[in-house]
Amino acid sequence: MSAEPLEIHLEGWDLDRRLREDVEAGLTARPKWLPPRWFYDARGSELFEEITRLPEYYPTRAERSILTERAGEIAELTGAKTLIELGSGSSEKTRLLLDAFTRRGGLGTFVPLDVSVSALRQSTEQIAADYPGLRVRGIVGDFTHHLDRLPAGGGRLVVFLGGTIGNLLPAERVRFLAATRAALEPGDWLLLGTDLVKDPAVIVPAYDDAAGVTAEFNRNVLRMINRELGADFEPEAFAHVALWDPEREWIEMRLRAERPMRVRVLDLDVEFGAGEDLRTEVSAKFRPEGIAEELAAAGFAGHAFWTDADGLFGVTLARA
Ligand code: AVJ
Repeated sequence: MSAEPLEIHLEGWDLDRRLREDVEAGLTARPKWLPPRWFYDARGSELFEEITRLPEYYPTRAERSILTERAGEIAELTGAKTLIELGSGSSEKTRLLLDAFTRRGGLGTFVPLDVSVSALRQSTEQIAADYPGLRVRGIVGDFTHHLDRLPAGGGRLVVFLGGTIGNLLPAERVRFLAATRAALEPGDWLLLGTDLVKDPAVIVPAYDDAAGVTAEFNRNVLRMINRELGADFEPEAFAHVALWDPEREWIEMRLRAERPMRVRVLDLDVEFGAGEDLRTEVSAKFRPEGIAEELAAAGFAGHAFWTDADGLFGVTLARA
């Protein structure tokens, strides 16, 4: 079966307006910031896939080992009819779940939702080709805004993998989990991947790799703004910075102006002082007890918590 046409909830104009709003708000703020969703144009999605294969970037491998071990159990426990994936990207690890559901039977529909049209086109076509009989309904959208567009009906399992929930600030996370719970019916399930707090000597290199792929991924957001908004950032004049915040237990990616600069973007003249940072991403790390508390506060009942053999990453199965 081929994939159904993508349902687009972030259309050209809408996307462009949101980009302008985010760029204007972030570049006039102090400190300056940009939300991480804008990393994922076609090039950024490719660079992220490259990151997942880096020796320093442990989350993907750790989460994959958990899913390899637990996919059968997840399929049995949930018996889901519909699998919804938020921030699906390439859906590469999700195939472990699709394989388990295929062996078990009963899964009818796969609904990946992502901001990246290019990533979604590829993944929906490939999954539809590889899982005959599975209905594949890709949704172009943003998991912080389009949870109300998810298909209705019980028997749903929502998966949010990779630790992407860590991109949300604590208050945004509370809103996101409440909205996810509100979109579900009692008995539906949530499978949540979270990177765990550990020695910063392990975390920092994962966000500042020796080959410089993460640095390119970070600078790519400036290239995207140059292209989409006709701005004149000089990406090479910004250094890639990955900083561990021990109080908030998150890693921040920043772009540091190496000399004073003035950038023309939209109708703004944005001044950077030498050494001034633009924050491009927060990636929070979690403790098992914190995850359980946040899920309970949102109205989920914890069912299982699994880690990989090295205790790097956690996957939680919870019930609405
Ligand atoms: C896709 C959000 C899970 O935070 O680890 C990878 C993105 N940023 N390297 C992460 C990312 C820098 C990634 N997530």
